[in-house]
Amino acid sequence: MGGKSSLLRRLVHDEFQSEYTRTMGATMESLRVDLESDAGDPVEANLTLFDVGGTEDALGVLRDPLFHGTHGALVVCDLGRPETVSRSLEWIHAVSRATGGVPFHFALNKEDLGPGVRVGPEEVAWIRHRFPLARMTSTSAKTGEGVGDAIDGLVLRIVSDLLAAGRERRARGVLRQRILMAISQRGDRGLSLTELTAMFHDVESEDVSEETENLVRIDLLSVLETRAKTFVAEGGGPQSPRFRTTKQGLYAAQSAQIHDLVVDEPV
Ligand SMILES: Nc1nc2c(ncn2[C@@H]2O[C@H](COP(=O)(O)OP(=O)(O)O)[C@@H](O)[C@H]2O)c(=O)[nH]1
Ligand SMILES: [Mg+2]
Repeated sequence: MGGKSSLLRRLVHDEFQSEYTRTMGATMESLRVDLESDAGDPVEANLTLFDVGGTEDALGVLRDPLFHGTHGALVVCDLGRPETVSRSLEWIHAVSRATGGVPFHFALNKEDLGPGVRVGPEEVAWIRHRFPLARMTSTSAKTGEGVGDAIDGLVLRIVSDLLAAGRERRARGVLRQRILMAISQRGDRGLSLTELTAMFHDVESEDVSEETENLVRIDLLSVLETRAKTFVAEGGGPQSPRFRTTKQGLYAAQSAQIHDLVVDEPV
């Protein structure tokens, strides 16, 4: 009743219909959005938009499979009905649980109601308090006001989150390669975690140990037997675990080296 279906109709078909049709279950629409990132880069996004009937049934039965793989959500509140603001919490939690957290954008809809608008500073403060990072746009599916801005705002947040995740994955991949190479070069002696973190002073030591643990888990590294307790490590402190590459780990390190040589070859 807040205008979810109407906003979707406005976005996809640029139409409005004042008679109410209850959304049964969920519907899906495709939409291509072309915009510019904050850095001035062109962004072409092909969206699949899901419109969910806001009944308890839909929330219970359809929620999880529907929200899985969602990259972001437009939370539609009805400016004429303040209770739609607090009720949106349940939907936000459901999406967050299914996705592990995605950007969302509040559309405060029916702004054309003018004097009929009942959502005011109190509700806006409520949203700001709970979701300090969320953006809000006043929209009207009836006049089209703010509708494009709301979806563009959401898409830009989604794109920047996806880009950041990609950068992090690449950085992890590089770190993984560096760790494998460093350890494989030590052969059977292996390398202790302390030595390893000292070599990677440009990386947080927590990231080094986390990635080393991952490599053990996927069988590219193995933990060397620690020596008897009477042995004291070189630094005098408790001995840090030592790692060496497994057969697969050595292969992975060597293929990475060959790959790097090819890439770095001067032309
Ligand atoms: N005045 C006004 N009415 C709207 C607006 N958006 C939707 N409505 C009306 O509100 C009712 C519910 O809209 P609908 O899109 O079906 O809400 P949904 O249940 O969230 O999908 C319909 O009668 C719409 O015509 C708007 O921006 N302004
Ligand atoms: Mg609907």
